[in-house]
Amino acid sequence: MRTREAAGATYITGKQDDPACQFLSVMLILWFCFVYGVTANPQESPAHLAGQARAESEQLEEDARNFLNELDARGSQECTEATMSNWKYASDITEEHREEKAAAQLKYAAWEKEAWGRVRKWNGKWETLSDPFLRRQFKFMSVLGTAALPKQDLEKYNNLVTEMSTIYSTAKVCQYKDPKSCKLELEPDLTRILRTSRDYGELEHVWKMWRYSSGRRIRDHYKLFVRLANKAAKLNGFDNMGEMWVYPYESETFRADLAELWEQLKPLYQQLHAYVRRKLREKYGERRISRRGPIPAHLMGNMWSQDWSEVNDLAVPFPGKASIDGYTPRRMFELSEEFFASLNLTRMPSEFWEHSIIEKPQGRDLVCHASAWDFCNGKDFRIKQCTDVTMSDLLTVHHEMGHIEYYLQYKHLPGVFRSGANPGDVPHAGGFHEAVGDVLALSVATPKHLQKIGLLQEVHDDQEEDINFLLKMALEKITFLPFGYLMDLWRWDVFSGKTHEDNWNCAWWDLRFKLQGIKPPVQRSEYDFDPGAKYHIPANVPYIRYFVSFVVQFQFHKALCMKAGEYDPLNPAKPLHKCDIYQSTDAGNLLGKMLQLGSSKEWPEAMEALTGGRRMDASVIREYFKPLENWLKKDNERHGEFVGWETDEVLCTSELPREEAKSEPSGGAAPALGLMLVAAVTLLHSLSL
Ligand code: KAW
Ligand code: ZN
Repeated sequence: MRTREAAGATYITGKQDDPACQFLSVMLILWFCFVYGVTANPQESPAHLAGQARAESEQLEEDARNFLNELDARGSQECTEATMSNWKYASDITEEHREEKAAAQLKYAAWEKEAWGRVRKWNGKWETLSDPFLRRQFKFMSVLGTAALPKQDLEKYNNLVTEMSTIYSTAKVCQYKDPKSCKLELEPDLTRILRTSRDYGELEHVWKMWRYSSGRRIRDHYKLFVRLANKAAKLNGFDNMGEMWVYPYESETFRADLAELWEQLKPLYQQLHAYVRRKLREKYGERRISRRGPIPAHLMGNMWSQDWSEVNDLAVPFPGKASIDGYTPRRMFELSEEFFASLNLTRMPSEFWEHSIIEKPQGRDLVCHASAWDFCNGKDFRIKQCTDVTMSDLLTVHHEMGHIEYYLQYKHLPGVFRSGANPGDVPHAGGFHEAVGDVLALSVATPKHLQKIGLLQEVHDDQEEDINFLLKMALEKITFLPFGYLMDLWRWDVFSGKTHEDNWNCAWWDLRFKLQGIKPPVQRSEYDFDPGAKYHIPANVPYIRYFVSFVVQFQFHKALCMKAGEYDPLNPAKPLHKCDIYQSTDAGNLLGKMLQLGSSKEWPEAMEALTGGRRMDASVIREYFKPLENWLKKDNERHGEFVGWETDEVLCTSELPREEAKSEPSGGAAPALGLMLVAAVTLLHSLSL
């Protein structure tokens, strides 16, 4: 800069003597030169300067692109390695695999830290890049995550999560009628008992013992975990881990929007709740299920009362039912793949069929909770699921296949964008990711489709069958909403400290009562840790994504149905709940277009590409279930049902519980490895924290 100024002044001073006049002349000439683009030195012309600036910014853009490409190539390799070790442990829980995974996690974190350090050198420059695709990559890579922890803390943090998830995955329970036989596992044993048993005592036993063997053993770990998680969040500039979790949704109003969605959905949930409570009262008697009270949590056919579709047999308004006898897990996966292919979406690669685990292997412990894996190399994608041949697992199969289809559609993108559109930059995140398979399953579940694939013999297409179908769907979708919402309401308050650790379990039951209208079958205390009896708490998987998914999947379904010509809001013969998009390549192409964006755009943009709107909108679910809601209102009125719930029972106490609650209840079996890990970690942390 200085050289240029001097050159200009030298040229001008040769012409004038009086300094004032000289100054004025200089200004005049400068102005003249500026206007007419004439300077003493052609190198100084504005056109030239602009050209130079353009060349510099193009160079910067080019450098940035090369830098990111190089980082991405290395990142993908590191990611493949870390994922492989993670897979080994999750599919075969042994001490050797645990050590290998722990080392791989540290190695990967070291890489993340290195990459983050290199990205930081671009601060002040990347913001000026003109390509939003590049800027967004830098933005995502500027948040380091838990790798920000000092090595020792990070190691502790990783080990805690692994151990909590292992306690959960290896927990066993004794039989109700044979307390010496203690081999019952969550999948398939306890899940089956909850689904099929109608014995109040047996259900209570299984409900209590599962929490005894899993959640209660996790409580102390969770205390240490929360401290370290918050420390990591603070190192990233957030107040606490809850704040860090919602940041990727890129919305200031995210939590307020969720609260509003729930308010919109509550009236429908309350009608359903009142109806099911009557049906359960008829089955189990008024002594156990009161007219105005919350429903005991162990009677809904599901360990967490989050999905009530397994009590459809008790609740069905007009009896008759589909089952998938004769199917195998492999056939269920092929059925799902066929649906994707019928939409012109991508089939599973051969590696998928080679390496996926779709049936529970015998003779070893593994993490049975279903998951879909991307090995970051564009080729290796797998599902791990202990599939049971049930209608409910058929939905899970579609759900998991939806994750894989998303992976396949965005595999061309750089690693930072290879996650769902909502939210963006957290690996394994996203309400949209959780919605893809469920959207297809909405079509598969229609009676017409079930008949097409031989799962329903007769379809009558009358009003009674319609109500039966919608009730079954509501038992799966509507009952989930308050649970999907409260899991992270609870965690956000735990992370922020609003809920103190002396009150963790009772705060959990406050939410369970308030939102779901349920109560524990026996009084709970602060010796228990019931949130820890749900996979996503010990495994540290955020949950609000499922609430988001259950809302947006209906918006996606509606958009795809309109594209397929299978839904017309003005035609009562084509209601939304009867739509089946099977074989619509138009619908599939539209869905594919959104999936291909990954998280390269903010989620409202991805949503707009599919639905035309930019907001989460609960009115579509209300529309889908409208005929049922009308029917439920009338039915509840006809039976004089109280809609809502109240109680004066104490569901949970923070006071020291009765002796019985403290001591080990009969029938709980601690897995050897789990117990050893608990003991080791507790000792370790009491020494070091
Ligand atoms: C649900 C969802 C769909 C349909 C019926 C349902 N019922 C209940 C749920 C919610 C939830 C649950 O079981 O409570 N569903 C799941 O947990 C399915 C498992 C998952 O596919 O969501 C899995 C969970 C997971 C996350 C991280 C590590 C291990 C397991 N998520 C994924 O595999 C995944 C894959 C790609 C991107 C994001 C997540
Ligand atoms: Zn999922």
